[in-house]
Amino acid sequence: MARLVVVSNRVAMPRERLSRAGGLAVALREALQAHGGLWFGWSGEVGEQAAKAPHRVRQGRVDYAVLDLTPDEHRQFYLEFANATLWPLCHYRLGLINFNRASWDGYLAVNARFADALVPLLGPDDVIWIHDYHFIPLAAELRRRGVRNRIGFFLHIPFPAPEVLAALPGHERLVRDLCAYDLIGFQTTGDVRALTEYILHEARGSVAAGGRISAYGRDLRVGAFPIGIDTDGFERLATIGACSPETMRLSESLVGRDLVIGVDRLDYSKGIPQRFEAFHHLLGSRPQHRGKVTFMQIAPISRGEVAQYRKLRNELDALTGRINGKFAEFDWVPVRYLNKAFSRETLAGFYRHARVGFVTPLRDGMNLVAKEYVASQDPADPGVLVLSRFAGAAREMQGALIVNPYDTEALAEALDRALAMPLDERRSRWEQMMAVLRANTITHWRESFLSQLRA
Ligand code: GDG
Repeated sequence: MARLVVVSNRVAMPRERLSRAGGLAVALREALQAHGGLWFGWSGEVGEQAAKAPHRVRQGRVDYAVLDLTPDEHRQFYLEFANATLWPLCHYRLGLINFNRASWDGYLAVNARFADALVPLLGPDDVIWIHDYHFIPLAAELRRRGVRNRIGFFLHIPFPAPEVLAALPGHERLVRDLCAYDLIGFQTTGDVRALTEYILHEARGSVAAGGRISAYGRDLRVGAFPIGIDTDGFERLATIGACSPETMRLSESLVGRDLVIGVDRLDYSKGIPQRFEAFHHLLGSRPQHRGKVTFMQIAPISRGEVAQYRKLRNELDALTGRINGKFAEFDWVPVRYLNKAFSRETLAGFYRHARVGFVTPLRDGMNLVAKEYVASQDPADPGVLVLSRFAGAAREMQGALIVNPYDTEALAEALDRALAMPLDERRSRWEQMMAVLRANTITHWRESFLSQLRA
């Protein structure tokens, strides 16, 4: 079978522990090992002397090739265009978009430079799989350099509706470049619809059955490939994690109180302030929960150099203080807010211990935390998932209590209902979601994308 080339912004190098990197990195590495492959991307390093040729390492049948970014590239490509323009745009936050021509040029230039570095590493039969919003124009840059291989793209975040996308100066170029791929994978059918509407109404292209697109002189396909998790692996991890010293200590510290858990990178797309407000409202409007429930939010700092993320941190610091100041007792603190990361095993143990998984993004491509929470539950006594309708995961996790994260009262009501839900109902909802997670694992996701790309 043809060699696989994976391109992603961050590369999980062989020395990196995959227990930190997570399920996606494991799944991609497995695919590379199976038939031999190359993983190409940014090294994560920034340096004045960023070399033109990538640093290369080989382990087993897998080559790793990574490039550093210069400080200007890091700012324009990564901090500004990818994370302060495309990220808010794709999460429908037009008010947070910070567009400037220099960062757009920087984004295109990094894609061109990465294409220059990748071309000499490619063989004629390689199948190339490019990931995420950092590298939308990469296939077009490769095509400009004569690459005729099959190239697929998977977008991990939402693809915005045409009216939203049109707010981006340069949207025409971005979509034209997107059409240089042979297969585009999105998380949901809603994302697929957003692109096909753009193709029909903005690009004057055509769309046929099976996601066949003709536009800008190219024929390609688009489809929904909802990403999954390593369901069995997470179940096992949770069984082990449940007996870990950390989970034991967590359990002791709760002295029999119910736990509501939230776990997110500290990001404004995740609806964390809305979640805090809802918990505040629950305690205010339903006093029977005071002293009986603890809400623990794990939120490791992410993209701390981007201004909007610093603002969010300040907001959450203030909210935590306000809720705890108002409701805490000498022997109970309602909100535990932790800006630190835990091992996946500890996390799985914590999920299993929590009566409610509280996942309320304002927009999310998929949201793996929702799926991990479900896979971690004790089949005999599962907890309840409260899930935003705006997470891609809501389309599959129909056994969750589906909520509108902007509706504080509805969130509090869902928490109230989840905390009181009888065992029979919890079990039947959980079984329904587990059946989905067992059918659509991360391996299934990867193989269905790759088999369509190769077809
Ligand atoms: C993007 C899209 C899409 C979190 N805290 C810790 C920790 N995590 C892990 C979780 C989960 C992952 O990080 C977060 O994944 P999400 O899917 O929730 O969100 P994004 O990071 O925004 O991911 C998203 C995803 O790509 C995949 O396509 O679902 O929509 O935005 O796995 O467990 N892991 C550890 N310690 C922590 O404290 N070890």
